[in-house]
Amino acid sequence: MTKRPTFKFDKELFKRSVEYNVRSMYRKDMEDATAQMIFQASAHALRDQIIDCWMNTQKAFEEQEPKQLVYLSMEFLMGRAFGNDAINLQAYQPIADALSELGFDINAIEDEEPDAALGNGGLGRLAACFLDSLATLRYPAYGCGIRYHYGMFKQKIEHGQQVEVPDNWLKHGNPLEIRRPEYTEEVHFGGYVTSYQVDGGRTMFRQEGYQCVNAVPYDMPVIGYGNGFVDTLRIWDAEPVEEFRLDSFDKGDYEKAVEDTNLAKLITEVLYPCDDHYQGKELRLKQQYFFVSASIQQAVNKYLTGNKDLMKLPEKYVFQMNDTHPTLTIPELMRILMDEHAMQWDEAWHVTTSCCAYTNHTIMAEALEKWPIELFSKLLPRIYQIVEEINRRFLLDVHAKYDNAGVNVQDKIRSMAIIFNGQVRMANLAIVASFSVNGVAALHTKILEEEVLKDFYDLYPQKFSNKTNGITQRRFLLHANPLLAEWVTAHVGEDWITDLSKISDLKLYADDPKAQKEFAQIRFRNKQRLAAYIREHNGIEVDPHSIFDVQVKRLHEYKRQLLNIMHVMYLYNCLKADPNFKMNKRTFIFGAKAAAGYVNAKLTIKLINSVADVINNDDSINGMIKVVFIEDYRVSNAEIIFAASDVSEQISTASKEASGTSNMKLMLNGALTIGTMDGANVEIAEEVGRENMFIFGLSSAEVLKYENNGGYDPYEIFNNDQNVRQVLMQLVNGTYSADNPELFRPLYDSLLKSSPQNPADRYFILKDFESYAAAQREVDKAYSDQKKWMKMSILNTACSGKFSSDRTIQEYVRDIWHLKQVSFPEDIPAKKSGTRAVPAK
Ligand code: 26W
Repeated sequence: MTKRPTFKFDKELFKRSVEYNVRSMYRKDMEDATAQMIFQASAHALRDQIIDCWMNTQKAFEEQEPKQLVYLSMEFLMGRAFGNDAINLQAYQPIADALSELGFDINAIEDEEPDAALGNGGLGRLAACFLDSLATLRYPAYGCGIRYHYGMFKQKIEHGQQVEVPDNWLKHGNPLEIRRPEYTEEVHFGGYVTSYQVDGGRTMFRQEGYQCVNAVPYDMPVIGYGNGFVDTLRIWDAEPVEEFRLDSFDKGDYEKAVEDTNLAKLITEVLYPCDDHYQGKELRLKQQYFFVSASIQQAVNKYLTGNKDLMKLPEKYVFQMNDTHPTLTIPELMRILMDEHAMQWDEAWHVTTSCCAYTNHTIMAEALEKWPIELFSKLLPRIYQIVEEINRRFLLDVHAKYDNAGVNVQDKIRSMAIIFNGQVRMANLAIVASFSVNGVAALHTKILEEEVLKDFYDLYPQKFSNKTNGITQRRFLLHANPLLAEWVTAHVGEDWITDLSKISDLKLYADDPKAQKEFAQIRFRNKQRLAAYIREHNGIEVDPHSIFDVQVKRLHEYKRQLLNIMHVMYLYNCLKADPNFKMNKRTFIFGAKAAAGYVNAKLTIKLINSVADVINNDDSINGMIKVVFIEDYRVSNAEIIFAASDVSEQISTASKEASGTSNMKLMLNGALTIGTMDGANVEIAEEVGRENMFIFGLSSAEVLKYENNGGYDPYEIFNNDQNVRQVLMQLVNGTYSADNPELFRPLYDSLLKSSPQNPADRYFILKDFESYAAAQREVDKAYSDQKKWMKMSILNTACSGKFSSDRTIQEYVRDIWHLKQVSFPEDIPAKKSGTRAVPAK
């Protein structure tokens, strides 16, 4: 049996190999090497040191043949690897020492690494946190995704406006990946389907005349915390099947070769930067089929090297689909089982529906993926046939159940059919063919069950469950906030690192003056760190004594950055109108990328920057308010921001934010939440108590009720609330856009005018404004009492235990995946892992 892979960092060896790598990779001496070269050399040196652990872990999989999770996701927002790997190897300090002995500062070296930004936002970062937890808990897992050559665009702010710049993250190469050409799979697009007869008269199908692309995997290690266990993130790159041959004389061949080469170049070129908004782009469907087909073919092939009976595939594999993006897993697995392994429909269906599970991340109707039949069937003719057959059989079941049952069957079909109105509805396919459907926070799951997916829930109640999201405390406290991490360890011991429930012992110190003082000092130093970042990147001086009020997330109307900035405009009006207006100094910090084509979102960024320009330069308010828009918000600068935040803005229209995860990261770092009762905020309130946060606004039930009645009339507010009216008028009278007073008209219109597609103020910004302003007054009041604030802040950190992704993963394992922790002979049973198992249901 494989020995437990232990990792022992060898500092001297590391130093020698950095020096050696600099010479061999760049033909330079240390004195002449750039910081980027040192980073590359160090990352290679680190990779070399973990190779044994990685190989040993994989060998244990081969020997023990445990059931494996394949986590299929179009997005993995990994961020930087080097510092995080060092943390999880428990070698951060020795590596820092080694680099320092070589004359380098580890922070500067870490800054040389580009973020692996293979994701848009919450959904992609969740996948990354899950991998961290899976490896830490020693579960056998593969993350499967796409090796985009260009990740999430880099955001530049020019004249207050967002400009998208390509993210060439592979420019210097990726030292932490390994290309695995020996595991290449072929993926087929287009062509047509033919049938043929086999012995016994059975009709079989195959795709012909297709275009062909090679899927070549690149592996990145996912290192567990302090356990020498290494899982794998496998991202697929597209390459032409045959190198394009110039000597091809056959015109047909030549053209096909050109086409195949072009297709391969395109597929993995770029991540679609759309978030929560579906567009029927053919290339995106190609990306989806590409990585799903490669991943599933691989899983089946690997299974068949050790097993014969494909009926037992579900004992060895579970495929978790991260939203509907990988839903083609279902028809692809059916195709492989039937067309390549001659299984009958019923058997293939049984296997497929026992392997596949689906997570829903949004109730926003515009995010639901629907593909036009034309496009779908042309690109994936055989897959389309299979989907049609799944739909036909499903509708028979619906009829069987509801005909003669006093139910309007046509209503049921309208809501549940997989193919409807000329479109393939991916969520419906995912639900029908999965054994598990889960939401990502309690409220979100309830809305799915009772509203959005009600008909499906009536049909298959046993499939549905909730798995509240979580985040990894290793990256978002241990790495992001070393000062606080050390303080927490000093007070409750270090077990919190692998068992975040332990952090609740901090409650004992919430009232302790000494603890409060130390806590306050740490928070202050982190705020100084962020102030320095802002000085360097924005050229704005902010006061670390001011309240750092933070909203960092994708820019979307439902997340209501507009509500936040309109409240800032209101406060500024108060200061201007009344020289005696009392408030604590506040710095409003925003970070957000907008989808490139999302007009109102981009305009909101412009508004934030315009408001910042006016307010930050108005000496008459004595710097009481500062507004900062942090350019290019991403995982690496998020870590600096979370550690320094006093107030966490979680102000989505109730019912719209499925969970949110920045709410958890900020809470863990001691920020107090101002928020609606939406997503995981509801559970944050349960954990920390409503008295330790600031809750405002309509409830999700109220929002849904208004929506069902066609909205509300914002003029009720416009006509009666002076403050709101003043702010609204300032959107269109040039206060923040002297050159072009009409600039912000679309935002004004979105709040007051209804259109056939959208009711006025669809996201209830005016409706919630007064309640939000009142909650903000409470924030201000609470901050005036620093003792009380620090107590609340400590309690927020202390009560964040539930929101570890370790807990989330344990729940998925218990209820959906049924994986076993990989064990090694030397494991001491009592200390199998530091992590508390979730109690049995
Ligand atoms: C088809 C275009 C598209 C692209 C991305 C549609 C939808 C998405 C994602 C669902 C967007 C996303 O990241 N959703 C977020 O997922 C997080 C993790 O579960 C939640 O915490 C957030 O509330 C949810 O918005």
